[in-house]
Amino acid sequence: MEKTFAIVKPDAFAAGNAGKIIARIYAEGFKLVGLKKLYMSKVEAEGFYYVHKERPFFGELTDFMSSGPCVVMVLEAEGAIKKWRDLMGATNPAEAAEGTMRKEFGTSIGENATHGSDAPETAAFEIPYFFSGLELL
Ligand code: FUP
Repeated sequence: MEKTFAIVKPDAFAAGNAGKIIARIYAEGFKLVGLKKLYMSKVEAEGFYYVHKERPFFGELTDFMSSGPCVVMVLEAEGAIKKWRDLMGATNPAEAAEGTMRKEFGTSIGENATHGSDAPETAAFEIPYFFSGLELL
């Protein structure tokens, strides 16, 4: 079984869509092994997205991620990383396929409702960034 890291981003949380997204995660057969609500600081968001620090959207992205509460999760399934990326859809909600989380709940390329690890090495950094081993029992 593979684990991936997921976020219900501040836009989707504020819009009251966390429950619908979590229901869909269960419906697709993931096991929810970690879950908590948190309100990231700017510094915490910068640390999480450090790979993007040279990108022009880094300031906007980390402002947004620290603009309100979100829900961070660890999902487990066969091929969980790709499975969750497929369920999320394309980064830009306008290009995301019907039925995906970003199509349903995202409003712009920045405010795109969900995050998911894009590779095993990314998941290996992102999961322990937010969760201790004890929180994943
Ligand atoms: P994704 O892996 O689909 O989340 O997309 P990226 O890793 O390329 O980007 C991470 C986040 O940066 C996106 F979720 C939204 C934000 N972003 C922008 O705000 N503008 C862009 O042009 C690209 C990404």
